[in-house]
Amino acid sequence: MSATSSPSTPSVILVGVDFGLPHFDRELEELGLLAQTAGYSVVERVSCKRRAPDAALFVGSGKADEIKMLAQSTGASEVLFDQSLSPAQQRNLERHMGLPVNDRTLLILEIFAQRARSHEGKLQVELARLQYLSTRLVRRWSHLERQSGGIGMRGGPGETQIELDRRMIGEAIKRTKERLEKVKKQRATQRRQRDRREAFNISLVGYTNAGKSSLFNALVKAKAYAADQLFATLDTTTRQLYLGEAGRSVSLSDTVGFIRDLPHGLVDAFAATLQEAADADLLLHVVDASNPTHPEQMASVQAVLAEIGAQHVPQLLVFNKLDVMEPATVPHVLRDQMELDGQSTPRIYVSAQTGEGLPALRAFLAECLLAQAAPGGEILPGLYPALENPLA
Ligand SMILES: Nc1nc2c(ncn2[C@@H]2O[C@H](COP(=O)(O)OP(=O)(O)OP(=O)(O)O)[C@@H](O)[C@H]2O)c(=O)[nH]1
Ligand SMILES: [Mg+2]
Repeated sequence: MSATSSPSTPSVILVGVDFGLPHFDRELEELGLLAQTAGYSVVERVSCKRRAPDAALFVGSGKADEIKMLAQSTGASEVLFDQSLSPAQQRNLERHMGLPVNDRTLLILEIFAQRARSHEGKLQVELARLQYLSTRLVRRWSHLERQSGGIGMRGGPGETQIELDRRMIGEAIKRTKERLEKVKKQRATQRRQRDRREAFNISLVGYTNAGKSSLFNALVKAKAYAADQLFATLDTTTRQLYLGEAGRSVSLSDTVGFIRDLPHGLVDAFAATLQEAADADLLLHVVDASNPTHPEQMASVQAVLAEIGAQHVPQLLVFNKLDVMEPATVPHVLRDQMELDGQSTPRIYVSAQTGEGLPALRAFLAECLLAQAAPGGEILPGLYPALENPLA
């Protein structure tokens, strides 16, 4: 199955290597969605089974030849690997195929770069890209070495150039960090001002595409950008949400989505944005209950939460997309508890799209608010009565 694409959209071949881990197909599907989000048109998907990656080419040389021929017959202009390639593997593959070869990490960085809107977001992505680039310098170096003897180079060509590159990137990293530090300070001041107002802060967190922005919009009747693409949201948006049952407002924040193996540079770079989640009084962990890989997605989210120091913030699991769940998996009770990292965690089923379950969600949030206001109150109320699903 090959498709033609317009000359403006670069066409790519996706490559996934099946090392025998579960959900391989789903992961390749996610790579396809990432590629589309980044503006590529996918002309072919190639998968192969291996016990371990080939040190030089990641796939075997036969497979590399096959991909090369496929690229020629489909006119693909780039090859994208689902797994992280070492700088040497990337370079070897590019030489072997005569095409740019990239991996999932770079794709995610590219999407973040396209999406970043705020000053802070742009700085964060820039920092992550520079850090990624600094690990790939080997490749640029060998490329520059081939052109050695170039103009105005001091001393030995290759060595000097890599030193120059390193220094320039090092300086750029330092400058970007300083600028970010300034923005972070401003944000901390804003947060302190918010704290003084004694607001109750709730953050929506979850795997990318789970429906956080849709839920945010449905709850506060706002118009945050929600779309069927990965990382539609990069900047945190905060709105007041009035809870009639509690007679007061809370502040609700929509945040950047998480993904499996989020590039490390990005976790670091987005630490300031994600800090919002670590400082929240309550996290609404939004899960796409219609996605069969949601348990793995939840585990990825838990891992990132731990990394940013938000593992102790009380959570409410919001199982979203109730309207498109497989009929056999539609629950009989819409409110229950589930074990999450050894903790019994309250869970509620909703559909941000149809609005089902939202009144119960608001009521739950009001309960949390009242419970917290009570003397010595815990934020999460204890066991609450199960809610039967009239449709199941
Ligand atoms: N059927 C159905 N689709 C939903 C529901 N909630 C969200 N969606 C769809 O899921 C897709 C992703 O929704 P978003 O709200 O953008 O998801 P997000 O978690 O904010 O995603 P990122 O910002 O990209 O991390 C969109 O196409 C939504 O229309 C739901 O309850 N039911
Ligand atoms: Mg969003």
